[in-house]
Amino acid sequence: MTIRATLTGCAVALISSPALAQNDWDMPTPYGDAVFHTQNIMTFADEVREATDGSVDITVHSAGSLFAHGQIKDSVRRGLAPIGEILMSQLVNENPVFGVDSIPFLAASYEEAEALWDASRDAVSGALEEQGLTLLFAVPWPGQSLFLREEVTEPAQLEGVSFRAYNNATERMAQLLGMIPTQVEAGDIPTAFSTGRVASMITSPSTGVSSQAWDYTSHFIDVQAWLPKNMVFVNASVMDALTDEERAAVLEAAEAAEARGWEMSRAETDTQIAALEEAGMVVMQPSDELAARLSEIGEIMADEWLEEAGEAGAAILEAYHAD
Ligand code: PCA
Repeated sequence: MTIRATLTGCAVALISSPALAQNDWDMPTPYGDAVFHTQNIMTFADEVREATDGSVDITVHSAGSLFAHGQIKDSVRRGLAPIGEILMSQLVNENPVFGVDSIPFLAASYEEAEALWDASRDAVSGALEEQGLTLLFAVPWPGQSLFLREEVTEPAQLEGVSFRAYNNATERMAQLLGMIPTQVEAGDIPTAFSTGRVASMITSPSTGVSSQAWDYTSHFIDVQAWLPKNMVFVNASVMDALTDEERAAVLEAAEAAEARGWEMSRAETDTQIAALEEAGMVVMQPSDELAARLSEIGEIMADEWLEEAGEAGAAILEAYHAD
C-alpha cells in the first residue's frame, strides 16, 4: 500500500467514527491550585477524562493564567476557550440575577444558600443560555467574614478604612459602612495589602488562608454574611458537538462536582477558621452594634437588588422564602 493510500484510509476512519474525535478543552479558572474550587474542578476534569476514555480531555489553567478573571466569560462565549469558571456575581451588571447570592444575610448558612440556589438556578442558567453558554455546576465559598487590623466593635471604627472589594456587592457594602473600597482580584490580595492600597476585606476563611491574611491583618470577625458561588459553564455549541455519550458523561461529572464542591465548602468553614487562628489571628464574633449595622445594610442591599431585578427577582425571593 502506498503512503497516500494509508493516509486516506486513516482520514476515512476518522471521519466515519465520531467517537474518535478528540476534544482537548483548555479551561481558564480564576483562583489558585490550593483553593478547594480549583481542586474540585481538577477532579471533575479527571472524571470526565475517565468517563469518555480521554475523548474529552480538560486541561485546567488556574489563577487567571490563560485569561484574566474578567475575560473568562467572554472568552468562552466567543469560543476562545470551550469551558471556564468565574465568580457568579461578577456578571451582576449584565443581569441582577447573577448577584442574588451576594446580598448580606439573605442566605447565610449552607441550608439557606442551597434553598436560594434551588430558587435561582433556572434564572441563572437561562441568563447564560441567552449568551450561548450552558451552566454545568455552581459551588459556594464559605461564609464571608471580616479581616481587620484592629478589634472593631463600633461600626464607626470602620469609617474611612480602605477595603478590598471583589464585586459590586462588596463595594456597595463598604460604601454603606463609610469605608473606601478598591476592587482587587484574589491573587493580588497580598500585594494590595503590602503596598497599602487596602487595609481590610470581607472574604471566606478559605481565601484568608490562601492569601495568608495573618501577614497583614490581625482580627477575623466571624460574620458569615453570605455564600457567593463560583460557576462553571461551557460554550453551548461545543457541548452540542459532543456525542450523546460524551455529553452525558460531562453532565454526570458536573452533577457530582456540584455535590462534592458543596461538601468541600462546608468542611472548609471550620478547618480554615481554625487555620487562621493557628496562624495567630484573633477570631471573634461581631459585637451587637456591628451585627445590627451589618444586618441593616443587608436589608438596604436586598431592597436595592429587588428594585434592579424587578419581577424576575421577586419570583426568586418568593420561591426561596416558600422553600
Ligand atoms: N473568595 C473570593 C470570592 C469570595 C471568596 O470567598 C475572593 O475573595 O475573591
